[in-house]
Order: sequence, then structure tokens, then C-alpha cells
Amino acid sequence: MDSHILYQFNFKIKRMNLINQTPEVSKTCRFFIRAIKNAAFILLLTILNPLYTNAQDDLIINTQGRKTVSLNGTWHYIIDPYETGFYDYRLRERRKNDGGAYWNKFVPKKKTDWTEHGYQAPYNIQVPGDWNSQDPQFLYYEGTVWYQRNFDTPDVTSGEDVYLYFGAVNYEAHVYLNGKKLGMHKGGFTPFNFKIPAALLKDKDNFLVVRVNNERHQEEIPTVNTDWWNYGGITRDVKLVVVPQEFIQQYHIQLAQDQDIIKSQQLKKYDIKGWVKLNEAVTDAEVSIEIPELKVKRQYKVTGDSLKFEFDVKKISLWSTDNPKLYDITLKLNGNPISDKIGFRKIEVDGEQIKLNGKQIFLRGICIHEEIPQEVRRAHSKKDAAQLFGQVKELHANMVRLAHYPHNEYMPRMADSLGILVWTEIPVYWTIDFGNPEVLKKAQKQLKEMIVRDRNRASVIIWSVGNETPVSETRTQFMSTLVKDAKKLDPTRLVSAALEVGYNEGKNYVDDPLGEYTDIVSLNEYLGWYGGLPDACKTAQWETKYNKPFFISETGAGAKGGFHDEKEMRFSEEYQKWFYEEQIAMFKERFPDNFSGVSPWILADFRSPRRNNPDYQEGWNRKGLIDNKGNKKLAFYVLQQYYKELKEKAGH
Ligand code: GCB
Repeated sequence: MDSHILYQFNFKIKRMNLINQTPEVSKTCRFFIRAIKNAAFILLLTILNPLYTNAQDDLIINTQGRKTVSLNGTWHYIIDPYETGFYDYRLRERRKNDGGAYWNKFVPKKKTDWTEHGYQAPYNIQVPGDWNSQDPQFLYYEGTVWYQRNFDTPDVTSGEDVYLYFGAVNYEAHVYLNGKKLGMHKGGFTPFNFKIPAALLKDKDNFLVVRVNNERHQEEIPTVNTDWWNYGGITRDVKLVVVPQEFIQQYHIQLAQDQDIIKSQQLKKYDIKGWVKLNEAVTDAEVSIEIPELKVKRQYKVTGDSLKFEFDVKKISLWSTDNPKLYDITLKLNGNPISDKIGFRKIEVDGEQIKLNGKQIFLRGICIHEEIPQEVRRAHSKKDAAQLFGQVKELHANMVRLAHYPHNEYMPRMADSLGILVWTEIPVYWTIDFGNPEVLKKAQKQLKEMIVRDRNRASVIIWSVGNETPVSETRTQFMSTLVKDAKKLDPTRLVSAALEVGYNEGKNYVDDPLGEYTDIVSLNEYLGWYGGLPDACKTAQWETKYNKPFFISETGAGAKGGFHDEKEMRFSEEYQKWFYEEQIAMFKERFPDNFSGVSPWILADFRSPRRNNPDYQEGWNRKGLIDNKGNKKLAFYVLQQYYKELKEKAGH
């Protein structure tokens, strides 16, 4: 940040204010000076240093399919609760070359030179990884931590550029390379990247620093209040991405949504539609698309920075839960390839039913937090995804709700290969500042980043724009804007949000006005845990205002693994089992015809600062079907049995 320029500018204005004037003149002058000062300040921020104002919009997708160099591994850190590395003793932002700025490398030249910071062992931290789980001193820490590592520049030809890519940093990241700021990003669960100017890269020992802050704020997404652990740090993969100077940055390829898929099957003519977005405008370039197994080889001329395409194929093995077929696809710009594995399927709502490839499907779901409870840490790897999906499969589930924020990319990718449907959402959770237009922009940005990253994953069928947001006109305006955005960004999927129960004449009545906008009406209900006992399910009546598919996006009860007692005893495994039995009986016997699926809360116990019962919780939300040691609770088997029956009935 060019803070010294701003500082000098402010200083000059202040001096002008000191000139002697009559009161009126000085008032008018002051007004103009203030106006000029404000305008100049904004101009300086936006023109002199546009990177500072916000993150880039140009996310590189599918980094797995590109030439990359991993920057995972051991980094160094400094815990900086007073942000000393960023502000000087007058709390002014440090200047670019300030030796006390933690983004600068301090090399003592003579004996008398001194410093008050440095990056070295034993202050080591693993990336990716939350900081909370890596050292007891970090467990409850919310604040700033500086991360640092060196890297050598990979082999780059003269026609290539290098980008620095982060899978996610929670929550705010400021990135510096060799003393220069590359940019910043806010939002703890979505990726971002910055182009590294070639002149900034040295062959050896590039000095990379990231200032990470995970403090919670009322005007951020999520806000201060959540029922999950605020794990801080560089929580996902970091890599250098080496790309040709002109390259395919994003693309989308899928069955055209407007075709009747049953007819396409009968006529053996499937319509495939898509687009390609380049990093910059080109003239007379060539884009090609190859799907060898489908004998597709198409070439297009492109001028500008994007291209739309559409073609037919005769035969296609549709992706589904029992046939997770992925095709190898290669896109090329002027011969430079990017490859992916993509499944073709159609997801739609037809009246009150959800249909996958034209056939009704019931979603046997389960909610998951991005956490490995046995190690009390965020999940971040392929191995972690395999653990979580292994348990999902054992449950006979065919769907996961990835709560309450976009999970790492290994999750939807693995879901693609296993045939598990995915609901993914942004952390618009509970008490967001709905009246604040800046907050809406932040939510829109996170929604866009989520969709941009995952829109080629066949498994992802639902974009969710939020969870349990309190009904009001302002909130409905806010939330419906997000629904519309999601539909505009991606018309090939369903959009939803987890709503809360309303009541009408003794009935549980789903009439949240947001239901007008969503494709499916999803509801969190805890009948028998937060209200009444589980046998209240025996008489509960349910109705929805909307003739749309009705989905239970949460239901659950707490139990401490290994604690056994009578079923009336709260937090016993027996209570939780009873809860599931009554819920399932209610689903079977008394739920409306538009009931289209359920994703109970939750696969495994997870850390939460809100859960402080000293006997049963100790900082854990105990609604997991699996406890924090990995042991299955009794309720696991109840849900497993229900899903097994549904699976056998459906034939898959
Ligand atoms: C909910 C929330 C979820 C909580 C859960 C609970 O409705 O959506 O984030 O963790 O209830 O356990 O109370």
C-alpha cells in the first residue's frame, strides 16, 4: 500500500487548513478542502493502488489441470495481536520500505543494525492448515498472524506468466512479495489469485508474506455469531500457477438446460452448451474442445475475451448417483491445453419434484462441517475428503449439505467421482447486517467466487444463499438478490436457502417469503430437541405454502458418544436414537407429498464456542452421528437403516 503518499497528501492538506481566514471564508474553504480531500483520498485508493481496494475478479479455475508449483509445507509465522508489523507507534500504516514492516525482509548490514521481528524456526506452521490446531497458544486466537516463506521461481518461458493462488485464507489476507503488495482478499472459504509482475520475481529466494486476520466483524460474512469454530490461517492449498500469457481462465460446459432430457435420450441427440472466458481479449485466436470418448473435436475462431459454443452428441452416459461417469475434456487456446473431468447430467425441479436426468430423486442427505474432529482441525486435503465421504457412503446417503460455507475443492471433486449430490452454500448465517449495501456486496462476491470455482462439478446441484436468516423485508430483499444473482451466474442448477419453521393454527407451516424465490423450499427443524420431546413428532402437522419440493436441510439432537442412559436423558445416545426414530416415522407417515429429501444435522461432532455444558459438550456441538473420536453413535444406525430402505426402494 502506498501509505506514505497518502500520508504526505494528508499532511499538506492539514497545513493548508492552518492559513488565517475569516470564519465564513474558512468555513467555505474547509468545506471545499474536505470535499477535495475526500475525493482525492478515494482517487488515490482506487487509481494509484487499485489492488488495495479489493480482490481481483479474475479467478483461475481448475488449477489442478494446470502447470503449478505447490507452496504448501512449512512456513514461518509471527503472532501479531497489536498489528505492529502493519502500524507504527503512532498507529499509522507503515510505509513501503519501513524496516519495521513485517512484509519487509530485514538484512542487518552492520553490527549496530537491529530489528524487532523475523521469520525463522522454531516459529514454524504448516500450510495448508488452521493455526488453532497447530499449537495450544493458538486455540482461541482471533487476530493477526503473519505467514512467511521463500520460494524459487519455477521454470517459466518468456511466453508465460506466474500467478499466486490461494485455495482459502480465513478471513482477510494481505499478500506481499519481495516487499511489494500483490493484493488483498476477504472471505474465508473461497479462492483467489494475483498475477505476479515478472519484474518482481527473482530466480531464488522470493520473500512471500501473508498477513492473515480472522477477527469477526458485524459487517462481514459470516458475522460475529456462528455455531462453528473460527479457525484462522491459510487453511487451503497455496500454489504458483504458470500459464501462457493468453489463457483460458474460466469455462462452463454442460448439457443445455432447456432440453427435455428424456427426449434427448430417445432421439439420441444431446445438446451441449458452454462458454470459455479468456484472461484477456485476443484477435483471431483458436479455441478447441475435445472430448475423445464422445468423439467430439470442435474448433472455433475467437476475437475478444470470450466464446460461446453449442453442439450435439449422439450418445452420452449421463452422470448420476449410480453412474458417476466423468469424461476427459480438453480445451485449448492456440494449442495450449487445460484438461478437466466433467459429468453430464440435468438437475431440475418439475412441479413438486426434484429430477435428476428426468427421473424423480429423493435426497438422502447429511450435513458436514469442514472439520476432522479426531484431530480438532479444519479438513483440507484429498485424504480428509476421503474420510468424510467414506462415512457418508456407509450411511447410504446420496447427498451432502456442505455447511455453512464453501468447502475445499477436493470435496465437490470427490463427490463427482463418487456420485454424491452436493448442496454448497455461502456463510450468510443468522444475524447478517442485511440493511447494509456493502455487506450485500460481500455476500455477492462470495457467492460468485463459489459458483465460479465449482460450476463444472456435476455433483453440485444446489447453490444455497444462506442459513436461518430472520424474516424481514430488508432480509428478503437481500436474500432474493442473492437468489437472482445465483440464477444469473448459473441457470443450470437449483437455488435454495435454509429457512426456519413458521406456525399457523397449530401446524408447522413453511411460509417464509424467501420461499417465493428459491427453487426448493428448505427448512431446518429440531422438533424434539429445541422444542418438546421427540414424541411430539407423533402429532405434528406440516404444511408448506409453496408447491415446490420440500427439503429438510437440518434436523438433529445432541448426544455424547459413549454416554448411555434411558431415552429421556438428554445427551444420551438413547435420546438421540429416539429423536431419529420419531423424526423418521414422521417423515414416513405425516409429511406432505412434496417432501423431497433430508440432510440431518450432522455427520460428526464439531467444535463450537457456543457449546459449554461441562458434562456433555465441553466446546463441542454434539449433534454428530459420529463422535469426535470417530465412534458411531446409536442414531447413526437408525438413519443408516432408513437410507438403506429408501435406497433399495429406489434401486440405487
Ligand atoms: C442450526 C444451525 C446450525 C447449528 C444447529 C444446532 O439450526 O443451522 O449451524 O449448529 O442448528 O446445532 O443448533
